[in-house]
Amino acid sequence: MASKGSPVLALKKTVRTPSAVMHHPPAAPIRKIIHIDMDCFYAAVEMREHPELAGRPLAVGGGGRRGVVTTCNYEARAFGVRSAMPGFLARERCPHLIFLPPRFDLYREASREIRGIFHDYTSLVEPLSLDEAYLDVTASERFAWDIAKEIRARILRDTRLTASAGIAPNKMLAKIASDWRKPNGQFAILPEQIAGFMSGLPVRKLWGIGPKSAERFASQGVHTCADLQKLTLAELIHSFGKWGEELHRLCRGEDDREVSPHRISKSLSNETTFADHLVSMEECLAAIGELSGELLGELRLKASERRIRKAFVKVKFADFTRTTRECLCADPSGEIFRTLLAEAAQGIPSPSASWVRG
Ligand code: DCP
Ligand code: MG
Repeated sequence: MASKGSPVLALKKTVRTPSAVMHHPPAAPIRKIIHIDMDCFYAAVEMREHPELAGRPLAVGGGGRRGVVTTCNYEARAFGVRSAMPGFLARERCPHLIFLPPRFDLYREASREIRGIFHDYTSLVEPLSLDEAYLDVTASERFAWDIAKEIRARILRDTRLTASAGIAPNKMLAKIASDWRKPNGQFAILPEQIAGFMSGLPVRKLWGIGPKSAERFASQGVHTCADLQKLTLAELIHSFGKWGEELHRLCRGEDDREVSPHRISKSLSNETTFADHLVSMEECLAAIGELSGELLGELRLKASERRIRKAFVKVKFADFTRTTRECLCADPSGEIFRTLLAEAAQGIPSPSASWVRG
C-alpha cells in the first residue's frame, strides 16, 4: 500500500507548494508562424498565361518613358531590373525585356485561390497584400515546416504558381525567412537559432529601416543587428524616441504581435500606371471611370457594414509631380471621382501635360 500512496502525496505536495506558479502563469506556447509570399507574383501569373515567354526576361508595368516596373521575373532581375524602376532604365539594363500591362483581375483571382488554401490549415490568416499572408499554426500538432511544404505544393498544383515560405516563432522572423530561399523555397528559424541568426543580419532587413537609415547607421559603424544590440535601450530611445524601443526588441528578433485575421484596413484604393501618357481630359475621364468602377465594385463587396468618410483622387503628372484632392463623402460615386479629378486638373502645368496615374 505504501508504494501506492506515495505518488499521491507527492502530487498533493506539488499542487500546494509552488506559490510562484500562482503569480506567474505558465508562459504562452511558442508560436508557429508561417509567412507565405508568392514569387514575382504578377510576372508569374503572366508567364503562366504566356507559356511561349518561358525563360525570357519579363516585366509587368509600363514600358514607356514614364512607365514603371511593378514587378519582373527572376530572369529580368538577373539584369538588375527591379520593382518601381522606371521603364526606360529597365530597358537600358535589359534591352530584350518584354513589358506586359498589368491584369489585376487575374492577380485577384489567384490571390483568392491561395487564401482559400491557407484557410484549410488555420483560421488565423492575416493577408498583407494580394500575394502574401501570415498564418498562425500554433494549434496544429504537425510541424510548421511540413504544413508550409504542403501549402506550397497545393498552390503550385491549383494555380501553377510558386510560393516561398518562412517559418519562425514570430511574424517579423517569418517574413524575413520567406525571403531567404526565394524563389520557390522555404526557410525556418527555430527558437534556439534566433540569437545566431539575428547577430549576422544586416540592419536594413529590420522593419522601418530603409536604405537611408541603413546608410546613416553604416556611417556610425552599425551594419548588423549584433552592432545594434550593443546600443543600450536608453541610447536607442535617446536617438529614435519610441521607435528606439521597438528597435531594441527587433534587433534581438523579438516580436509579440499576434496574427490578426480581422485587421481592418482603413482605406481602399485602386491605382494604375499607364504605359503611355494620357494627353486629354477625355482620356483621363475614361481612365478614372474604369478605376472608380472597379473600386466601387470592391467596396460593395467589402464595406457593407462600414461607414465611408472620404473620397480622394491622386494624380501623377508627366513631370512626376503629384497632387491629391479629397472631400468628405459617405457615398462615393463615379461622379464624385470625376469632380475631384477635374479639381486636380486645375493644377496641370501646361496643356500638353499628361498623366500617368489615376
Ligand atoms: N508590386 C507593385 N509595386 C511594387 C512592388 C510590388 O505593384 N513597388 C506588386 C507586384 C508584385 C506584387 O505586388 O508582383 C507582390 O509584391 P512582392 O514584393 O511580393 O514582389 P513579387 O511577388 O513580385 O516578387 P518576390 O518574388 O520578390 O516576392
Ligand atoms: Mg511576392
